[in-house]
Amino acid sequence: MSKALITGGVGFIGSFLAHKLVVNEDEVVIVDDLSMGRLENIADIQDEVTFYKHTVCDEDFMHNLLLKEKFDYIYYLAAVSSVADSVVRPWYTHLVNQESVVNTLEFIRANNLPIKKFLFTSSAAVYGNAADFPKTEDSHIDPLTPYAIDKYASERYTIDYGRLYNIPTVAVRFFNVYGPRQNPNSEYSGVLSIVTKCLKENKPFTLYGDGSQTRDFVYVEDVVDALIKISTETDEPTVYNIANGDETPLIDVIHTYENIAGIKLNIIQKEARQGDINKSRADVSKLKGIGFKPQWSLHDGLTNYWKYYSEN
Ligand code: UD2
Repeated sequence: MSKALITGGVGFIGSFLAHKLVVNEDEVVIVDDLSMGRLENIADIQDEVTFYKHTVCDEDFMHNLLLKEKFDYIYYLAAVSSVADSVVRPWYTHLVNQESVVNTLEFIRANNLPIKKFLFTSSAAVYGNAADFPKTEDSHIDPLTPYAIDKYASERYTIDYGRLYNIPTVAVRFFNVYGPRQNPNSEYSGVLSIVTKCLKENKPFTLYGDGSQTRDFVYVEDVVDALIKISTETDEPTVYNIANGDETPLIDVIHTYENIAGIKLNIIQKEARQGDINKSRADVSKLKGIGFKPQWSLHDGLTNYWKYYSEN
């Protein structure tokens, strides 16, 4: 049995990870300020995890917790998770998405804390509009926003703390993660969470652009399996793309989802968002190289997502 800290553990991806670790009989501690996460995401496991409503920016709190708990695994998912939000709040984003991460790494180093792995969650946003396609972990980096800059810097710090100080670290770059419990209530929410809400509540959906923009959508259960595999089975400070390795035009995803739900979406088309990326697809050879293969096709993931909402 291991002891794990999940920052951002009541958020969308964090809460799935918490559930999986509880099933694996790990001891789970969550720190989350509830800015995007929701307690109801862990309602069914609340007696099995320890939850602190706290920001990761409070260094005294974090230091005390790290000293007291002596975690085996630290999954760093707490973040201002939206690119567009970071453009509106660059300084605050920086404090959460970079300074808190470096502060935690530095505390681990300075106190020689005996962790088994520190895993930082970066983003495909670091690739920006660089031309290489599909994106391998060695593709050009073109961070275009405070979000991307901070994610890239934190990812590099994570890897460098591994290389320079022998702390077991690893980083991942998420592509477009989707699935139940993704919070649809912000204009910056993931597109499929917004589509789900519009389908369910019969509300109009705003499509930015003509829908030909492609994304590499990856189901949250696959993401969590990849996180656990990467944290437990790698021993090199390096970075992994987490994606399906497929590219699908947004409008095709919407049509597939309409068929699954048996509902026609009321689509209102607007101009493409500023800075929106036209094409996104990951090369996932490196992830497959450690024996991981995504299990969820887009069709199966969307079917499960819709089933979850029909039942809840
Ligand atoms: C995703 C991640 C972001 C970052 C980035 C890396 C999410 C929520 N965001 O940004 O954190 O990692 O990938 O490249 O996963 N759209 C609509 N209508 C809406 C909302 C979105 O048409 O109501 C479009 C949007 O303009 C874009 C696509 O859907 O073309 C996907 O948007 P998104 O916000 O889900 O994700 P993305 O790829 O911008």
